[in-house]
Amino acid sequence: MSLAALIFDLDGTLAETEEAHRTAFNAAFAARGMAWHWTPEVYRALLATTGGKERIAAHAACIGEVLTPDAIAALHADKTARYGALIAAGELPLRPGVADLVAAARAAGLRLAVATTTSRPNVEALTQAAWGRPAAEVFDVIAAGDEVALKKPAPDVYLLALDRLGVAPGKALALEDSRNGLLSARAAGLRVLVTPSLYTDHEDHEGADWVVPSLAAAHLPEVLARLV
Ligand code: XBP
Ligand code: MG
Repeated sequence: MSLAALIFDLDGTLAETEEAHRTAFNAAFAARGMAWHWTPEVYRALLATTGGKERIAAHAACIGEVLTPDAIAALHADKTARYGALIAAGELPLRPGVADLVAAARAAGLRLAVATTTSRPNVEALTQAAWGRPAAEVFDVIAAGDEVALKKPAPDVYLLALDRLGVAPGKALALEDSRNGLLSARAAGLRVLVTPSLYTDHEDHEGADWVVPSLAAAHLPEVLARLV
């Protein structure tokens, strides 16, 4: 196989973003006087539902509360603004090896994409904070959850990334941290390397082509040598 592209998940793969998401959700709940507060344990279970709006709806259904779609959208927009401010504050580093891998892949002529459940503003927030550049200058293609009908584990966001890259699934590698992401990428026909994250280290990674503890260089030569 000659490898033409790397497609990165964002949350949990490029950076350990979920604590910032959780903090932003809780701040948005508190600002509205809601009695909701998602602890790490509760949030770990809630992550089975991908997408912030979907997660809010799932939690409301679970506790028997009714929120209109407009109320969910407003709550989530507030959460996204709060999340962006947290990321802009610059306290969230990329995971080990990410910056080096992106630079090495670029130097090797590979195309680079993001396929994420989160929305485009959150991709911009991360690339500005971590690389000091807009997302379009770091990645050739961004495919975001707010652009597809079905979020992970459906293949939609990976299929959108492949379409925008103009690359066949057999010539790209997905980098993921979660079961839902792994299922999404595999359903799109991609090979998948999983780097479990703080919130996904308990998950089943069966079906991954590789599972490595991080993207730090020591773990990658064997993988990439078989692909490039
Ligand atoms: C991550 C997610 C996202 C974030 C919140 O999934 O499920 O929903 O938790 O993002 P993955 P939004 O890493 O598999 O893409 O609130 O912006 O939806
Ligand atoms: Mg993820």
